[in-house]
Amino acid sequence: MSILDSAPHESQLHIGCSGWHYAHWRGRFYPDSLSSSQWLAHYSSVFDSVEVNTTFYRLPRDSTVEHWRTGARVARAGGLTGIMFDPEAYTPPYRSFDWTAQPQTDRHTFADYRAMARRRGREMMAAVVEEYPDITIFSLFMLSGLHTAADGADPVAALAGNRYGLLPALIDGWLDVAPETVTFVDGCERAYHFNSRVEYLSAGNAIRNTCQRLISPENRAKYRAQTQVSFGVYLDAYVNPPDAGYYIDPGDLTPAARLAENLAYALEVADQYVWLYGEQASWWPSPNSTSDQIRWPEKLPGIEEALWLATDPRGYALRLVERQGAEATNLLTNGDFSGADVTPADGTEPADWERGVAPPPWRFWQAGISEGTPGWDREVGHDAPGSGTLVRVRNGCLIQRIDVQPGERYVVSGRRRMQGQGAALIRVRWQTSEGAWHAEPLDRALSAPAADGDWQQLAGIVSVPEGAGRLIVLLWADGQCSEDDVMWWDDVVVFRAE
Ligand SMILES: [Ca+2]
Repeated sequence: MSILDSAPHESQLHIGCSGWHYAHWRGRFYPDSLSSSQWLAHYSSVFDSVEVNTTFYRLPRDSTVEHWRTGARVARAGGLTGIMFDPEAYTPPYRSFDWTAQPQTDRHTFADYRAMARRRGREMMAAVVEEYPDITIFSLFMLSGLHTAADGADPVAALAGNRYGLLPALIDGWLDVAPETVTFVDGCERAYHFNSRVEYLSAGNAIRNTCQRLISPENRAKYRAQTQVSFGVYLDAYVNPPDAGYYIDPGDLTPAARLAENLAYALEVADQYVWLYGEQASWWPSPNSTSDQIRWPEKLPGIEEALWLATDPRGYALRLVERQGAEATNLLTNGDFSGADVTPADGTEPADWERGVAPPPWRFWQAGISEGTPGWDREVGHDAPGSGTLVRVRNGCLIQRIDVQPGERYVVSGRRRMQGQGAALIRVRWQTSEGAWHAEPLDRALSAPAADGDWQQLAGIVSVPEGAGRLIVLLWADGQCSEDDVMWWDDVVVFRAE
């Protein structure tokens, strides 16, 4: 787990176990000297999340309210962000939230049950916020599983026969009493099946917009303000056979590369959290010797790289540049702006393109309002003298393109130095093989924190979308207003990520 142990993930991955009070952990995880009352404190010094099992096998009774109170108290005492709640029913008839499966449907209408569920929701949340007023309630799903009901003409009526039809009323009750300091997370467990950007986008839109029709009008503004979008990713679906219930088709990619793609989409659309679940392998050695000892990196080769790539693409790209950059073939020409082996089209010497001409084969474009100048600086360079320059460019760029195939992945990296005003970034755009702009929502912008006078590295990984035949690299300048605003570019590389 060298990658997960390293710094970039510490703030991004929350790691925990399905409980902390296990006798067989004594002597292994808990020092023998520690009393069991000190275990939670020890646990929370190592992990930052934990599963607390509170029974929810029927509509909550008083004991369930007290379980929630205990969960909130434990979360706060342990320094945890909050509670993870799984609304799924795990005991027969698996219908806790289904009105038609309730015992008193002959005496109480759906509306009656909804009113009761809302009251129970209020009681649960009141107990929770008494213990932990700024808690995060992370539900593996909230309204995300009910998007089809929310789409209809009469959303509430559609809930009457739904397996989770009473859940929105419970959530309504939460919203009735939760102060604005409470954060709700809809974990969108049905994302286990998602395998395209559009599925994540459309589910995110359903949670943020459509699904609010399932709760009372007076709670909708609060729901929008306090509910985050999150997605579940089921690792087993990436190793299962194609006829399994949960199966993600990797297409032209390896399963790990497909996972990296889907994680990137999930992180793009989610507000803060994306959660991983897997049953067929483990991340750490288990103290239970009878359990399967296979680790995820063996079960799904490349999974660590996939997590790294999705959660910190710049860091991952920088590492690849460092590791492969020296041997890899730069697919750009004159990326180091040395000029030595590049002769301009008209046969003149490189000195002629010091100002007013982009160093070949780089080309220059700027917007109509922009009156900037591209050029070549023979003295200044990052690794070796020679760099491309942009001066007084309000909005423009140096451009070069390479031929690519859909599904390929490329590392893109470049160095830039700044003087005066302006903002710099590398944009990566797509064209068809015929040269038409393509898949603009998948344009990428690679940036780095601004720093005057120092060389900085911009880097990222891009995947060629369906239908694209050209990758266009644009070394972009914005907001340069005077002759003193100068940007230097050097050591720009594009190579295949293997
Ligand atoms: Ca150079």
